[in-house]
Amino acid sequence: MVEKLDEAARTALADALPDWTLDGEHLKRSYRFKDFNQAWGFMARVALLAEAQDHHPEWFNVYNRVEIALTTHDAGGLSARDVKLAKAIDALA
Ligand code: H2B
Repeated sequence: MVEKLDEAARTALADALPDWTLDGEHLKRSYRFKDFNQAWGFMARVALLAEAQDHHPEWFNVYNRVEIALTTHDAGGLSARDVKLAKAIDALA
C-alpha cells in the first residue's frame, strides 16, 4: 500500500517543486513547446520515464501544449511517487 503525503510533506512541495501547483490531490504543471513535434517528443520521453517508474501521468495535449496532473491512484491521493516522477520530468524539460 502506498502512503499519502502528510501535511508537512505537502507543504514542502512548494520549495521542492516550485514550477508545480498543488491542486487538491494532484500536482500540476503545464508545458508549452515550439510545435506539436516538440510536445510529442517530450511526451514520448515522459512515457518512458513513467513506464520505468511504473507510475503514470494524467495528461492532456493539444498542439504544442502538454498539461500534466500527477496523483497516485493506489493511494487515493498524492504520494512520494508523484514527487519522484515530477522531479524526473523537470530534469527532462
Ligand atoms: N500510476 C499512477 N499514477 N498511480 C498508480 O497508483 C499507479 C500508476 N499504479 N501506474 C500502478 C501503475 C499499478 O496499477 C501497477 C499495477 O503497478
